[in-house]
Amino acid sequence: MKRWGFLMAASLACAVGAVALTEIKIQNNAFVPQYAVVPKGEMVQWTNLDAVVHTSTSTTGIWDSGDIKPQEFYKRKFNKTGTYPYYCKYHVYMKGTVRVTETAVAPTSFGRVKALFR
Ligand SMILES: [Cu+2]
Repeated sequence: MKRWGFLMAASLACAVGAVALTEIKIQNNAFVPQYAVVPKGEMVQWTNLDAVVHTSTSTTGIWDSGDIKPQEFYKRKFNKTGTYPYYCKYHVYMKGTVRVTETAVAPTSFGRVKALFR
């Protein structure tokens, strides 16, 4: 139910021209989805659903969220296409990838939905 609520919110954001947002959950010491595809210019939000602190830290030093406490989130906008691997500083086996694509129109919403349900 919560997922659908989010999807609806994302669609509404699109309709009014606001920046869309893709959520990556941090759950059971894993990033969900582990591989997220987002269109250029979109916001990605990592939400920590665990009871311990995690981070979203770029493998190549582009960003570091710092501590994301339980029930808190970190978000950043991806303005350039590319493939961005990241991990959690406290649990180095926690790895994820954000892939940023060129298209910002119709096909990307499909990609976004796919990424969410992966
Ligand atoms: Cu962690």
